[in-house]
Amino acid sequence: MDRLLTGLQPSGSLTIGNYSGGIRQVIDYQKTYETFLFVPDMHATTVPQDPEALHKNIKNAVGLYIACGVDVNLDNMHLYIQSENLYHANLSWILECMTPFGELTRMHQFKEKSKNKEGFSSGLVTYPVLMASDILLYDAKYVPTGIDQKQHVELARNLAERFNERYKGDFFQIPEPVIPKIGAKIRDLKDPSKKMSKSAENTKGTIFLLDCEKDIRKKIMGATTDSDGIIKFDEENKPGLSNLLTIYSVFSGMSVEEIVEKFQGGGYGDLKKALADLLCEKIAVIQDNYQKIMASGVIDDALDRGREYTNAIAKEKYELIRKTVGYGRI
Ligand code: ATP
Ligand code: LTN
Repeated sequence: MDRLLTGLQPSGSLTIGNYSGGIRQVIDYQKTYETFLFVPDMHATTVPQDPEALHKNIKNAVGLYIACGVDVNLDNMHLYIQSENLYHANLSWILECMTPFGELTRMHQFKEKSKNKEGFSSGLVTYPVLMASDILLYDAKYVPTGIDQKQHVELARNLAERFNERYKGDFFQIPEPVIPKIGAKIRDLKDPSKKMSKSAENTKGTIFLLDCEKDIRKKIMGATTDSDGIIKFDEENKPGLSNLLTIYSVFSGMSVEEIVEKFQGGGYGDLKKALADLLCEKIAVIQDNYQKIMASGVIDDALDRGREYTNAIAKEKYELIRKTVGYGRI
């Protein structure tokens, strides 16, 4: 079985954007590939985090993965926490020493996250290399993510190729980004020029998977659209409305064309109301599963198994790479 790997930062509570770009794809592919799904908690500390909130977000994230449909009973599903495996950071150091600094400061996400910020951490610059080591340690072939992470997966590809060439061997599998055709970038409901983000300062444009029904309705009904009143998918000229159609598609399984057809002739209010109903219904099921999962021992059992399994793989790969670059004794 080929390997698929992805992670979602526990830098806040998960959003419908995270569902669309990350979790949904894992669920679609979990029976086809050996799946490595982890919580990149070390990535979250590129910006300061409250330790208690971080612990809580880690557990909540795993609870939500399972509540959304990640099947921990599959033998080929491995759920784990990045910081419970010391090899990620060790491999990252080796790869950092092969990455020109300029390659990292040119990354879109770095530019975005460091804009107008003084004293950002060095980790914010080097974190895509840690992400590359997350991927390369396990020889993952497929990396499902939203569009914002495509450039980081490309860095992982480049680093794998660079290492294989420099040390003359097939040390690392070359990974490929897997980006969904629809829903790769869910936009902020209030400011559709931005992507919906779990750590946005204004939460009015973000729907969290743990939001209550009242908040979900309020956020959808208050979403920014345009004033021409025509239901049409046009991301450039009608980004707000196109975003609502996209979210509808992600949660209903219908194509955007079918949705445009369904709401043709009606006002934006009808579409918003139907979308709010749909989201409330789907998210209620997730929240119901979540309550049951959080009250059970399922999460710790899965994480313990995942830690054992993935540490063994990572150790073997790291030892090979360590010797290959000349560290330690012969
Ligand atoms: P942060 O605000 O802390 O940067 P985030 O909400 O942007 O977090 P990440 O943890 O960086 O989310 O991303 C986890 C996964 O969810 C990644 O695969 C990412 O591409 C995907 N993702 C994040 N936001 C969106 C979005 N708005 N639309 C589609 N996919 C998304
Ligand atoms: N950097 C990603 C989360 C992440 C990830 C990964 C995704 C860390 N390591 C490996 C895929 C593969 C983010 O910030 N969204």
